[in-house]
Amino acid sequence: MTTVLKLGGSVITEKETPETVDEAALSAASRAVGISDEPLVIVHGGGSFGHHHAATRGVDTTEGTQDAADVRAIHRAMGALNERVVDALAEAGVAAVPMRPLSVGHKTADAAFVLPTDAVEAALGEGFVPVLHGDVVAHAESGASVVSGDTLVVELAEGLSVDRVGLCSTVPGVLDEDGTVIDRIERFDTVAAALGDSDATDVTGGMAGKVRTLLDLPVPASVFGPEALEAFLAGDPAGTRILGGE
Ligand code: IP8
Repeated sequence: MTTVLKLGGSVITEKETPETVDEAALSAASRAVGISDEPLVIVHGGGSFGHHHAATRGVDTTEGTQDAADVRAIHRAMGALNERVVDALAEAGVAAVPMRPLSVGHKTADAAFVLPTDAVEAALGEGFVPVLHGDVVAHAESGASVVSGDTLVVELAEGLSVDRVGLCSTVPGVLDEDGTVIDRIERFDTVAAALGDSDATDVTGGMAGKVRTLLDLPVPASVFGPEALEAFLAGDPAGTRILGGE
């Protein structure tokens, strides 16, 4: 069973302190991933690395920049985080290899993100675990703008032969107004009222955006907290299951 797993930036970094990894959380997540021997593609978010630089420079998923220094700063920060994630996974025995979106992905003038997945597929086929990340990419007529890890997850789920998607977030699932985990979501309008915005700097949107994105997937998705990562990878129930366009 091939899985695309996103490790949220808020899970693996100290989101309020620029460029700070949450070492304990990253090694715990890496150990959980290390237990699984199924084919896996990992995507991680920006946390206090990418989001900090993107926000400082006024760049987000729609607002691009023509300044190459902005692109370098955001991409460099994401590279630093990617290296830490790959190293932590390697330490846990995972055959992790970095694969970076700026070099291969782009956005069209109508903001559609295009990601050729051949190289990821080839790496998977050789038993590697590709580790991608939210990034800044060339955006036709807008310079360069942010692509979120969630968007990468969608492109990977559509471009590769994938069976399921998991989003490991800081919350134990998608929560309703009372803070209870919603077991299953099939339509956005049934949960719209319950979903608010992320409270730390996050230029790509909070849980509402994630749910909308996951509803577009051709395969089942789950949103769960770090404590359920091992269960998710083992195929056990974890957090909220999102069944949109299956
Ligand atoms: O944290 C955003 O990725 P996300 C990456 O998955 C950058 O939304 C560069 C801010």
